[in-house]
Amino acid sequence: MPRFNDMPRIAPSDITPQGVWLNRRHLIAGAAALGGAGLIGGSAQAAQVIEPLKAATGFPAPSDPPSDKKLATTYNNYYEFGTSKSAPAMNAHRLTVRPWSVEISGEVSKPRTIGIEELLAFPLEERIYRFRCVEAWSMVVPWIGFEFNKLAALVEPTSRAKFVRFTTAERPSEMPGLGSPVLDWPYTEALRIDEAMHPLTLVTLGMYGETLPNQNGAPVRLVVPWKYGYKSAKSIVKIEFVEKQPVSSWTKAASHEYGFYSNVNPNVDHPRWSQKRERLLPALFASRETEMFNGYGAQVASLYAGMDLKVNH
Ligand SMILES: Nc1nc2c(c(=O)[nH]1)N[C@H]1C(S)=C(S)[C@@H](COP(=O)(O)O)O[C@H]1N2
Ligand SMILES: [Mo]
Repeated sequence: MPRFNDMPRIAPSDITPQGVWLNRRHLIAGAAALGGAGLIGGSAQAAQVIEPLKAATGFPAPSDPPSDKKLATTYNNYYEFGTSKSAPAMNAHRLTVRPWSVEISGEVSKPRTIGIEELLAFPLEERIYRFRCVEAWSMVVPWIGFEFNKLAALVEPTSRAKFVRFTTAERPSEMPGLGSPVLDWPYTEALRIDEAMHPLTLVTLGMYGETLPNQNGAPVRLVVPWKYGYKSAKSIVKIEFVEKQPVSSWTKAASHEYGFYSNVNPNVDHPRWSQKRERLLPALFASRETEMFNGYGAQVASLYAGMDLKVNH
């Protein structure tokens, strides 16, 4: 079984420090070339290289450099593959990521099912985001994707669409963690519509210049950088625009610990983890001060004007 170490890599010098646009034609060509040889060792899909095209702007670059790729692809939370940090990297090769499609339905004028090839054909962009887990660790990750609002534009949400609910894959034969009742499967998450439509909210298809490794949520996940990591659902199969605020898997499991908003907030502690500081991995100690909205306050604070963020945690 190939480990990620054996997959094609890009040199750190090839990682552009700021956001970059990516050449979608290159990616499609790469996907076609890998079509025959893409299945190595069972269901694992070989990583496809995605090449940068042009710089994108309009969001803050983290002050720390991108985290080591090996760390970001071996220290994961993906409970469908086990609850330890190392389990997803060991087990997620079992996930079949082709064919893949995402059903988009609910309060939209043009419901549709969209295939992974169509998602990969959007103009892709590299976004280097600070990623903060509620367990008080963080990383800096060069994600690749496109803004969720571009996907929403395809289906035309109606005026009744107030929230967006994301449902992720539930494959008992491929996901050993589903046997454990730690969460109510399938894993679901949700955002308020204005949060989902915010330009920072990324439909994510790759990281470190390549398609997503399975343990990081292949073939398509969300990344919402001002919220705790669990709002960023992995391996999405359904997106519903809905009128009522959904209850996510984590809120269902422990509502006092995992509120609907889950904005990174150093002033509101989780019952088990202080949120004042964080371990910027691989650091062992929480020496970094956590920033309000994970450092994206200038972009997103207005979404919460007038709200009590202790009550709406
Ligand atoms: N389907 C699914 N999505 C998920 C999770 C999960 O267990 N299942 N874990 C969440 C949590 S708690 C975090 S911190 C991030 C971790 O993403 P990473 O492994 O790419 O860092 O994924 C989130 N998305
Ligand atoms: Mo998390």
